[in-house]
Amino acid sequence: MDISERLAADETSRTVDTEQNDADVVALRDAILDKLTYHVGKRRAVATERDWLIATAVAIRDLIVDRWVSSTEATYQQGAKRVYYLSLEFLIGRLLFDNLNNMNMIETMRAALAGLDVDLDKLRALEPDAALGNGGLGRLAACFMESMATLDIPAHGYGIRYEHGLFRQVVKNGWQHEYPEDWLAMGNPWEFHRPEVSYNIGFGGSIEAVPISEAAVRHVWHPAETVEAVGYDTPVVGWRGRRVNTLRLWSARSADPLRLDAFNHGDHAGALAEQVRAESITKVLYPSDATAAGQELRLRQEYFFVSASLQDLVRRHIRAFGHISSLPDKTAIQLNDTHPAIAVAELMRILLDVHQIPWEEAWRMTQATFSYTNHTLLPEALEVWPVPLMERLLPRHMQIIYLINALHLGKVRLEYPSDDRLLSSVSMIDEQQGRRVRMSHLAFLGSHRVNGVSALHTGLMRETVFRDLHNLFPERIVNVTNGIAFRRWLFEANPRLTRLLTDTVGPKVLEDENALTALRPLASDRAFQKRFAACRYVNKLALADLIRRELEIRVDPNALFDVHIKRIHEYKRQLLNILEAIALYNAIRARPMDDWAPRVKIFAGKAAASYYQAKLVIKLIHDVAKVVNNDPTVRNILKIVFLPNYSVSLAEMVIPASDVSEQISTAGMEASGTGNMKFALNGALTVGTLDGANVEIAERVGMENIHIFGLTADKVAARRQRGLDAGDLIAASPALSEVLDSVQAGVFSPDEPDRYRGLVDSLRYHDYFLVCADFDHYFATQRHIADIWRRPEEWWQSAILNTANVGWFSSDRSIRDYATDVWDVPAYQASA
Ligand code: B1H
Repeated sequence: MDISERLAADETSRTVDTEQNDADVVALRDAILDKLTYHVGKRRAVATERDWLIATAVAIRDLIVDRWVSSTEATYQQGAKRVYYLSLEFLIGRLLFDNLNNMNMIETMRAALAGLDVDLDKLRALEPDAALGNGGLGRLAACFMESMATLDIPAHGYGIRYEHGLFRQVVKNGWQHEYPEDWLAMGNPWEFHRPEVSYNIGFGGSIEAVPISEAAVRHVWHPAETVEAVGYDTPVVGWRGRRVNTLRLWSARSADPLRLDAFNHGDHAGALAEQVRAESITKVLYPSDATAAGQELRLRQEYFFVSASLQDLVRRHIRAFGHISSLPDKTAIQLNDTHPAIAVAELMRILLDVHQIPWEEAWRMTQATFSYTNHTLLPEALEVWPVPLMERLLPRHMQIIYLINALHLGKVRLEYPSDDRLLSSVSMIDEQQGRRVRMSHLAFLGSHRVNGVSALHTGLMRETVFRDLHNLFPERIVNVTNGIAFRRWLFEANPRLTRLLTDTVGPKVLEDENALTALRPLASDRAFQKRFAACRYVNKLALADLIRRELEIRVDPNALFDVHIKRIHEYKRQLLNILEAIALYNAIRARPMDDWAPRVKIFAGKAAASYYQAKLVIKLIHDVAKVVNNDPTVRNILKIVFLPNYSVSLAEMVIPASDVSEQISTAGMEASGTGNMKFALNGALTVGTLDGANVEIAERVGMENIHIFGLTADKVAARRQRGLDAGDLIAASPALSEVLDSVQAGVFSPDEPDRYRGLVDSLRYHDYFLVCADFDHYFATQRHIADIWRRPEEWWQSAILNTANVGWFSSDRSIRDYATDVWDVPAYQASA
């Protein structure tokens, strides 16, 4: 047996921290040295830590490749149905521990490196995050890739290999600044460049209708411009290496990079300009979250990766099965939001124009193949592309979209003659402000299943944005509540708690998320509570140390860590949190001798570069922190911390050290949330609204173990109907009045007293996010949480019951739901 086989062989007897076998350690050490010499090209004496990281990663990759090849061959031989996950974002983070952990070789690797005088944890910290996503949507795609491999589903992820991922956030004097991110600067040891996997992607040009018989024409698209897509493959390792799938990311290359004719004529700059234009497609991730980018380059990105992916998967299908007609039986394509929705028209184009399939059949095949996940109902995030732009960039696709729409509206008209409101609501063309293509309608009509990402969100889809389409196609919308990869968010991020769980529940918790329920009887066991609390304490020490190093702020690890980390957005209401902090500050100053529970409020998150309100909230957090952290009357009772440059790897550090999880979006606005699940799994208590998946978390942990406050989604809608002036609410709340008056008067911005005048005015007169309406209830809920914090037995019982009851939020469960309800593929089930 080679080492990779041996490491994965006796799966059940091993835990996350298994004893290593000496022979494995030696073999691995030799493999790393070999990679250092022949891959990196360095001798041991001169190797830097980065050289060791590369050598280590490549040595692991070698072990992965064997499994990768066997997974691929098995799928091919079995003729299994494949799943394709199309996503403009994959927010992967680091891969070193993900791969080591899933290959069951963390301790073996630690020992192998120790024998070379190299510290594994230092290498871990050196790896740059692959930040090819903005937030929850991109992170979900990464968790899903891991779960599909774990559940032995033959799956490929398709996306873009952005040269620059999500920007690096630097905070100067409280203001966010954006700097380019450069994850590829030192190379990427996990990926394989596949120069032979390349496709031509057309843009613009004209359509020629070539008669092929009396009755039929064949459409030939003559693009004005062609860009080449080149594949880069990253293996995705499932739990214990059970299966290894592929994430294939496309990079753009000029189809004719040298333009020799132009070069020979001396127009060197002109020749290079075309190359720059082509390659700009995959240069940078759009940093908007829950907002549509709306620019031509974005549409080019979308079509570029969709066309390359569909050409690739059609070619693979024909190689495996000989004919295109069986595509829907052997292929499920998931559209991650509308960003890849143009795939519906692209597959139609391929079926009609390349394979000469008749329209009706092509449409049936398309619908049977695609399904679409909606991630938000916020109007500003719904993609609508101007018709003139689409006609210019994708003329053939626009023809196809018009025909799909005409046939669709024809059927609707038959059933509901002269219902003009209905027709305009279900049309793919929005005629409201200039003609635009509604990508959500294209995705909906081209799919056999459409899903929301939490029960509440799916219900709202049926009632609001998709109401009319839902009435026409009542079976199409289903719910698949989001989930998270426990391997990353518990086993890797919180090895101490994981060790406690395997010690008490047994190693089956590593295999089966439902095994966590075995903790329930231990929740009131004092000895177990102490061990649970000790894990948290050690994690908090490490976070306190990070805060001291990053910000030169000292926080007490015995204080309650109250954490709000996610993208900065008005609907996520970081503003509500910081206003509550001010009210608490006022209360402490009014009664400094009361028995306050010391608290550290921790924030982190990025604002879209052009989102002024969000950047102003970051500035306010810093302004308030400066006052509070330097006020001798509150010292050690309240501290406010903003950790810059939030990332997946920072989240892995912060979540296991959190006591309270802030999930306080305006009800009805957060489609699901997935951070909420990560915190609850690690035993934090949630303070939250009845929004997104919070609702389902509450159902599972029980209302006594979650701290729900605020208006429900129905009440939010009703309140908005009555108007957004908050004058009455503010007048009725002395605490809120005092907070708003002080912010408005410049108490926290003495250098610029008017800085927050506009912000407070909009709360007073146009409080769309209902900050004022929810303020008092939020404040009271926070005080209730502080009371529980003072009763440790109660606190830790509740914390343990959170961990015990959220197994259902594993992304394995989500993927099983997709496998059954959407894709119709088998998924691995651990035998009971
Ligand atoms: C989510 C987005 C999103 N919903 C547009 N929508 C984007 C929309 O670049 N863009 O144009 C980027 C991202 N992201 C999030 O998806 C939801 O807000 C979360 O509630 C949800 O948990 C997550 C995963 O479903």
